[in-house]
Amino acid sequence: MKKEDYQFFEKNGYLPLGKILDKNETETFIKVFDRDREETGYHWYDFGHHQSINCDALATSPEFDDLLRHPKVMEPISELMGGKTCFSEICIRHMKPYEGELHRGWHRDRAHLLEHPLRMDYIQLMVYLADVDETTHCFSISPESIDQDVLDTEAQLEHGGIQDLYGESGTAILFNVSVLHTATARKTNQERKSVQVYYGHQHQPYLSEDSIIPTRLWKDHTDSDVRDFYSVFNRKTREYIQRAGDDSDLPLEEVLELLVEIDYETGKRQRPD
Ligand SMILES: O=C(O)CCC(=O)C(=O)O
Ligand SMILES: [Fe+2]
Repeated sequence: MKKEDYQFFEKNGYLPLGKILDKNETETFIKVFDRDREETGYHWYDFGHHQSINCDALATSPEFDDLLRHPKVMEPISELMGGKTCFSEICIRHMKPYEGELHRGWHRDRAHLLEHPLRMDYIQLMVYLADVDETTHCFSISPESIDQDVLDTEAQLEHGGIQDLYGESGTAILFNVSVLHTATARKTNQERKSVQVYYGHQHQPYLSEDSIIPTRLWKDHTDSDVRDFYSVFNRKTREYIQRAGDDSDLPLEEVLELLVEIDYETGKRQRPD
């Protein structure tokens, strides 16, 4: 990674990677995304102001492993995080056309890890699988330097302003999830498709209960570095292993049924009454 890119991240808490996917890769992942919604749409659920999401995308669409460990992504992530990194969460997200007023819900996903050189506990990869510009929904961030105090929402927006991030399909952004950010929903007839992946430090606690780590990645993968990358389990993955045992012959529908049941128990989903 270029020195200027690292310095940009120090100053701003994020880094646009540009278009990381070539034409073929972009088309492939759009197809995978669309197939996921078509075939396992029943596993998606509504989230936030105007999104629907599937956080078990490694189970429903194994191809996303290739996207989240894409060399153009892993190289800068390793440098920015330092040390050994791990998979934490994947959510593939869909935003429909929208008639309402512009909407933002500023937040920080987690607290800063102050002993880290970039104050970063978890990093997120955002990959757009639709063209995103000032007329569509987008991801927005309020740039924050590692030298400045951590401010409350109002003070941070006043100090750092708002950066709306645009790019054609296949564009990626990395950001420290502790930096103030939001989805921006705009009045638009365009949909937004995105793949959002969190990575953590192997020695830190797991991030969330959102995503399953499939057996073929943490256990059966032939590369021990990949098995290590997928070795930080959340409760969801532990419960799944306990309940499913050897799942090599388990049909996907049964895997998903089990995951939904665990989501009810961890409070990730509301059990229908
Ligand atoms: O969907 C977006 O643009 C932002 C979502 C978000 O806040 C997040 O993934 O942490
Ligand atoms: Fe967030």
